[in-house]
Amino acid sequence: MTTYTINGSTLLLQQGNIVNVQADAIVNAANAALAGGGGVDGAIHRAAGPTIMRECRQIGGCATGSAVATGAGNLSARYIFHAVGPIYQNSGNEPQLLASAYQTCLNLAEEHQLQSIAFPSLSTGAYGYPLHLAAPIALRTVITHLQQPTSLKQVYFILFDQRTLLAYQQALQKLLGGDQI
Ligand code: AR6
Repeated sequence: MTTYTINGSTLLLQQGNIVNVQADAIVNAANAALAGGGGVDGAIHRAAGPTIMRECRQIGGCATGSAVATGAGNLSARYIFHAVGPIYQNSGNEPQLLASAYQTCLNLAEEHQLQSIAFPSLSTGAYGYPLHLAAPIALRTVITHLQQPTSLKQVYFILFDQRTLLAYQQALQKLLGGDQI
């Protein structure tokens, strides 16, 4: 586990399964149809139960680079934020779309005055975003956000495997070593 404090808020990088994390909001790596799927999406829907799929159907969909909120069903969180990261195709605007998926979740957290939020590594599974490119975008978006006034006291990155945790730890070190956060 790695922790880093910014203006009194804590950023934590931790290996684990996001459905087991205690946080006000848990972020899901969803698709634009909000139709459910494998990876984090499958794990969250299984653990939360059918109510969130009903809410997703009512919402109907979510643009890539954005996110929508539902309740959290059987999970202890208050909300699930269903974020849609880009499918990696090297077409040029993936970095903006990925940053914007994280940023929309952070904005939703402020809207609901949440103190804690847990992110998975959006887009780096089925959507094929290279980890060494996605990790600095994810971290930079969160760190920049925490440098401004915020209700958030804890932001967790819950990284499923060792490889993903290491990529985020390395990216964080690089960002902190450089001057371009
Ligand atoms: N907790 C935390 N991280 C997890 C978990 C978990 N329970 N399960 C997997 N990961 P992915 P994407 C990691 O594929 O790339 C779905 O079918 C995984 O190892 O879940 O944004 C959706 O319905 C990887 O590091 O999300 C979409 O169609 C990371 O989470 C599509 O996949 C993201 O992998 C979204 O693809």
